[in-house]
Amino acid sequence: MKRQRKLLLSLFLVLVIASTAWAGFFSKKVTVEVIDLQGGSRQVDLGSLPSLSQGGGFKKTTGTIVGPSTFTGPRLLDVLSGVDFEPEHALEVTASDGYTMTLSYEQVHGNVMTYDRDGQAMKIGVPDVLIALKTSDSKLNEGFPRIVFTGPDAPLTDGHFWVKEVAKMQVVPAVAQWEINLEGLEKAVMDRSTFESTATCPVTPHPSRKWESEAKDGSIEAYEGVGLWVLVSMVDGGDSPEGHYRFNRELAEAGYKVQVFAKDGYVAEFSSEEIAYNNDIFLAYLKNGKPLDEDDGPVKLVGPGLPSKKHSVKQVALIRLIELP
Ligand SMILES: Nc1nc2c(c(=O)[nH]1)N[C@H]1C(S)=C(S)[C@@H](COP(=O)(O)O)O[C@H]1N2
Ligand SMILES: [Mo]
Repeated sequence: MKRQRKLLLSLFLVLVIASTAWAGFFSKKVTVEVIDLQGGSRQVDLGSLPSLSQGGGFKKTTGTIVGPSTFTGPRLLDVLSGVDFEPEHALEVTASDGYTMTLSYEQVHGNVMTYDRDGQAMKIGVPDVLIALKTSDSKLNEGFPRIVFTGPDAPLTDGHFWVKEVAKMQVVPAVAQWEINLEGLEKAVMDRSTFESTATCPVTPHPSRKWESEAKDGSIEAYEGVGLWVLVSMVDGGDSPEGHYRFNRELAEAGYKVQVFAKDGYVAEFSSEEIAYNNDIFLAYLKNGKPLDEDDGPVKLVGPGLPSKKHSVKQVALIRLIELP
């Protein structure tokens, strides 16, 4: 009798353990850390929120269009419910590979540019921003949880907003949007989101640059940004179909000059030889981890490779290639 009971009990225990393991295996909990402006942190279980299935696709910097496909997951706004998120805030989304994209309050609400199937800009705004947990498209079946922009008509939006493997979302003070005009063999515009994407992308041939310098008062200023040559590469005719931001080495060897203009018209000049692949002359968008203040920013030319202090252009507004061969 006693033995039978023992046997039953152990059988029961085995069953309980097996079934929880089974359930655990099939419902891997996907959580994201959400941090409020004061630094308070919480883990949000994405599977516990109501979920939506909708279409969306994206356009890469190269122009390649991916999708649209159907994605399933909770609304980003539902993930943020319970934390204070107001128009004077932005949301810094960080992936497990270090990629970072700061979405403005408006962008979190779906106000991003949409494109038609030929990649031409159409209108601003999509119905829903989700943190997708899965897709029906086997080709896109990686990188979840992923920020996706969707709607009933399956809109196309910029790929740099589609952060993969979201690990952390932090409420930060609002970031000002800005643009730098680029003129060379072609014309282009660098905006804040594209710059951040370029600076934090872990797999590109244009590594971001970090540099510490000592301020007049002895304090350390850590600047972060992207080499001047990377922005030059957007208008030097060197882009290849398979990759963006390809620097045109031949053109640089033939020789031209690069002018970096401030908002007020102040200008510094460089030779193509000086800037070619040179990460020691770079455009900084962060100082000590925060956007530059208004006197310097949004972007300032810095680095140990600058020929003089006079070449450190603040409030960069325009980069122009002249005396092209
Ligand atoms: N975690 C992470 N997410 C990311 C990126 C990245 O490098 N890391 N690149 C972004 C950019 S610039 C684009 S165009 C798309 C590319 O998506 P794909 O890798 O699925 O083609 O993902 C975006 N999300
Ligand atoms: Mo991209």
